[in-house]
Amino acid sequence: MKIKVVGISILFSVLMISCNGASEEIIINTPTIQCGMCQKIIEVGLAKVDGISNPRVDLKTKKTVLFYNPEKTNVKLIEKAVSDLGYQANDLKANSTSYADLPDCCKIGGMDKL
Ligand SMILES: [Cu+2]
Repeated sequence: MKIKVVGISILFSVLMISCNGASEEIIINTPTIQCGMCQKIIEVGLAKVDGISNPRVDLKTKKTVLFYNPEKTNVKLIEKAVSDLGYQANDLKANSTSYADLPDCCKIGGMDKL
């Protein structure tokens, strides 16, 4: 009986740990972001992706910080999601179609032309 109780409590703690450990923090280099609109596009776009939570874009450092659930997504998929929004993610270049659809100010050097 005692062994059973111990077994169940171990099982519960394992479940608790896997729930709490579901989110891992990751920093993605997004060097082509230009302005506040880019920030919004990435934050709003990534928030819609399953397995990603609390994406934050830092305009000064040009980095995107987010939490992800490793059971639902991975770094490659997250990089792909950023690329599909029109931005470079680490070494992955922006999806050219999405990039072409960005507002002019969000294109590389766009802020200099204003
Ligand atoms: Cu922009």
